[in-house]
Amino acid sequence: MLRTFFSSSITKPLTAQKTIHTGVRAFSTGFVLRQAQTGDKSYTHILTETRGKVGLITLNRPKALNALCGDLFVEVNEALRSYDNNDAIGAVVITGSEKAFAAGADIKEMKDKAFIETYKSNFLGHWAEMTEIKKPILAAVNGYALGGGCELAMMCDIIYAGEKAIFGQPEIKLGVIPGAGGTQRLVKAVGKSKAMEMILTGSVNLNATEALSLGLVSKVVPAAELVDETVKTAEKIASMGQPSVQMAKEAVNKSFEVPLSAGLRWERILFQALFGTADQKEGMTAFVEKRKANFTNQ
Ligand code: CO8
Repeated sequence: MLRTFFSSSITKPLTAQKTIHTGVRAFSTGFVLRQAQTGDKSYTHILTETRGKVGLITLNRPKALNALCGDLFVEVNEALRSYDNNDAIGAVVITGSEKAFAAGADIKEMKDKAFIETYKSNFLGHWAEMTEIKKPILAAVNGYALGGGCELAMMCDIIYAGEKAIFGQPEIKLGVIPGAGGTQRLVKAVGKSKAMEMILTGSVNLNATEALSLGLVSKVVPAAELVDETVKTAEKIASMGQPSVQMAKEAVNKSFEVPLSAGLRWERILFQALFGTADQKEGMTAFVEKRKANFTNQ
């Protein structure tokens, strides 16, 4: 933690800052200074940290196992937008704690809501804003990823799991169904039968190994190494030319939306468009000259 603190810019929620202030005054001063220098923002339910070209968002409602209350998702979207608009950032990692990535939408917040209220306010519709982010988002999932937590992970582009990660869609036990993509993205990730089993029983969960074998996640690592390992992959992605990375993300995501012929056409147009970038010239010239490419994101 200390190493991370001094090698990166980091923001803490206001409550955490208070603890640091009373405990270690010098630490607190350095922290506030760094925050002022970087212009990083303080949030209530998340922590944000910059590691090189990677933005790291840590969900931080430990007492509620990172249950995704509406305000938490507003903060996640705000942090994501800020990283998306920051040329110095090339990829983002979202993580939780070792016990819980996120135990779902906040049940206490929604239990008394009436249909007309949820409909008129498009309740939790703002979650989908994160799908507009152009830069790659990687999920580092330790512990519970249940309901909306599993859906949040699936809204990310790559999922790495800690060895004790648990993925599930228990909404049916609450008298509802998944509402942020569980019935759609989970099917595409693990197939119809397993997705139906998970969603209809609410109690068939996937452990990390099962999630890996079914293709829901692409790597399983020891819990303590998960964030570093995910950031390492994010750094690799961030070292590529951003236009090609973002167009690759867009093209892959298109495959979930359109028939194959339209997806292939979309892919070819983006491929051709990249010949208008300096990064394409640099990447191919560097290969011919047998040197490492120096992308400028132009
Ligand atoms: N919402 C609110 N609070 C929660 C949630 C949650 N989803 N999950 C856990 N908490 C709280 C508990 O109430 C408890 O608080 P308190 O100490 O005040 O009682 C605290 O976190 C710790 O939880 P537990 O004592 O239950 O911890 P355990 O280790 O015993 O159990 C579990 C951990 C198994 C994860 C258990 O907490 C659990 O089953 N949680 C609920 C999981 C769930 O049902 N998730 C689905 C929620 S519905 C949903 O996500 C729909 C998404 C729709 C999105 C639509 C967008 C458009």
